[in-house]
Formats: sequence, C-alpha cells, structure tokens
Amino acid sequence: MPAEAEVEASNAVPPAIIQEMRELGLFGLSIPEEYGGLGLTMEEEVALAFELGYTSAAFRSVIGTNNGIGSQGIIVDGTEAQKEYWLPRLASGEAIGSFALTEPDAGSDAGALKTTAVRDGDRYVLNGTKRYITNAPLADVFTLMARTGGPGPGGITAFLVPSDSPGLSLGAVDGKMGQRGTRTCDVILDDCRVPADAIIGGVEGRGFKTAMKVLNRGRLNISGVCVGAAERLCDEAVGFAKTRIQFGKPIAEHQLVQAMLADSFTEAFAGRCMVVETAKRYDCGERIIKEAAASKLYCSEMVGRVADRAVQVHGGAGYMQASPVEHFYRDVRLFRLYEGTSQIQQIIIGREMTAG
Ligand code: COS
Repeated sequence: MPAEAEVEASNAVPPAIIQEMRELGLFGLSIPEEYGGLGLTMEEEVALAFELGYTSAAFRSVIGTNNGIGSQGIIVDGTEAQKEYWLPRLASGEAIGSFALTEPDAGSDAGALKTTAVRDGDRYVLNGTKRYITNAPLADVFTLMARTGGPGPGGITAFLVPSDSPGLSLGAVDGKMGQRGTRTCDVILDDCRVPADAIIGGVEGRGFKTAMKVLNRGRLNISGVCVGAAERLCDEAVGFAKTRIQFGKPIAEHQLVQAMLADSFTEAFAGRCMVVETAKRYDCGERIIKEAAASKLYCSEMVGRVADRAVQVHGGAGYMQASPVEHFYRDVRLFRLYEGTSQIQQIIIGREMTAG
C-alpha cells in the first residue's frame, strides 16, 4: 500500500517489490508443489486474492498471469514434458507466462478467432494478431489460441509460443484508463514458427475448451480481487467519514452517509461469501462454471458500485488524484470487461441453467 502512489506515478511496479514477491513464492502459488509451486487450494488462493485486491491491481497483475491464465492451460491440459519444462520456470518467476486469446475481431466471440496455425513438416506456422494481452511486454511464453481446423470453437488449438519465436513481435504498449503499472499490448504473428510439440496436450482442436477451463478458474480469482478492492474502499470511506466534519459532526454520524457505507459493506460481504463458497466447491471437484460466472458478474458489478459510493463519501476530495480511492474508481472498471464481460457471464449462467 505505501507504494501505490509510486505505481501510479511511474506506471510500473518497483523491481524490489517484484523480487520480494519472487522470494515469497507468489509467482507459483497455484502451481502444484511437484513442479515447484506452493500448490494452494482454490480456497487458499481466493483468500490471497482478497488481500491482493486490497491494494493497487498492478501488484496482483505481476503474478496474476503466472498463476492463472498464463499457466493453467499447461496444468489442466499440458503434456508431462510441457509441465516439467514450463511450470518450474513459471513458479519461480524466472519465466513470465501470458494468455493470448483475444483478437481485433474476436473478443466476446472467442470461438471466431482468425489467427491461423498451418502445419509445415515438424513445425506450425502462425499468422494473426492478438490484442490487449496482459503482461505481453514481459512475457517469455504465451498460451496462444490459433485455428488449425474449420470455423467455430472446434477448429481452435492451444499452443505454447515462446516470446523469442521467429516471426513474433509486440505492438506498442497500450495506454489504458487505469490499472497503471500493468502492461498490455498486441502480439503480432507473422509467419511465426513453433515446433509441432508446442500444442498443449499434443492434440489439435482442443484449444477452445482449454481456454474456457482456464477462464472458469480465472473468473473466480478476479471475483476475489473485486471483493478485496471493495473491502479496501469501504475502509477508506469509513476512515474518511470519521474524520471529515460537516454540520458540526463527523459525516460518519450522518445517516445518509451511513446508508452508503452500509450498502457497500453488505454487498462486499455478499461477494466474499459467494467467492468462498464457490472456491470450496471447486476444491471438492464440483462443476463451478455457473457459480464462477455468477461470482464474476456480481463481484465486478458490485465493486463498481462500491467505488462510486466511496468517491461520493469523500466528496470533492475523492475526485482528486491524491485520494486513495481515485485510482480504484478507474482500476475496477476493467473487472466488468476482461475474462468475459458481464453480459458474457449472464449468457454463461443462462445457458448452464437451461442446458439439458
Ligand atoms: N467451461 C468448460 N467448457 C466450456 C465452457 C466453460 N466455461 N464454455 C464452453 N465450453 C465448451 C462447451 O461445452 C462446448 O463443448 P462441446 O463442443 O463439447 O459441446 C465448447 O466449449 C464450445 O462452447 P460453445 O458452443 O458454448 O461456444 P460459443 O462459441 O457459443 O461461446 C462463450 C461460448 C460465449 C461462453 C465463449 O465464447 C466465451 O466465454 N466468450 C468470452 C471470452 C472471454 O472471456 N474473453 C476474455 C479474454 S481472455 S482475458
């Protein structure tokens, strides 16, 4: 938390903090112990997401892709050789993983992606552009979805593409509304060649399902981050309300202010309960597609409302960059967009409820 202003000003996480994260094992907290990670359960992992959400999103983002979308494809569907090579490197933070699904013309409709992968002897040749790829400027390896077959989800294959592959280049770093200190950019594939054994799991046509499995888990993790941010915003709002005097007393004693605080606490608490319950079910091996989507839908929308109220409680001070709530107001907007918009979560929940 003391480094939040520095992250905002420099648009980077201080290297000393990244090193400390490495030493704590945070790059591998969700990677199994046999591959050098901490092997946390999902319940333990969301407990950590609550903590990391309590501060600038950039800190969690440093380790977010290695533990989530940048490594989980290998964990859930990778071959033993892929696990043995990549997971210890990702767990130690020696390598940074990233996830490349989105394209200029394939966002919510991920199954329509156009990047192609064509077999050429013992290699695949990849062509296309991936967009808004988190941690791409730092990445050593991408879990990258490309089309090896016909149209739709069934024609998609997941590849492990090292960032130094010939034909791979990066676009300019994106200028974003918030989440300063996190970097996204395009990943451009121009006759990019990878070995045939770069296919995750070694089988063509399974890449869409790998991506979806990765996202189920990722959505729950983001929900935990939203809860942590909401709790921080509640604490900031309460702290300000207790010291700000208007009409002769702290504004915390005015009932209209208390109403805003009460609504925010209630919603953050509801989100926490959803996330913990879903994590417990995940750890028991239950299907949690609907619950993870519901958690993401509720928690990301909830933290938007909580951030708005926190600024309202702070009044004009909350609009100033010096306020601790100002960057959260911008940062949390992303949670309703990435790893599936709120509307995509609604579609997933509706389909799950009515299937069969
Ligand atoms: N978990 C596991 N499997 C899933 C799944 C999930 N959440 N969602 C879909 N699948 C499976 C389906 O069961 C289906 O399998 P079968 O072919 O065996 O029946 C297959 O994947 C194709 O699914 P579907 O037909 O539902 O695909 P659609 O093209 O209709 O798309 C949505 C489904 C909209 C849910 C998907 O495109 C999506 O999640 N879009 C958002 C993408 C996203 O989050 N992007 C963010 C970028 S990553 S930071």
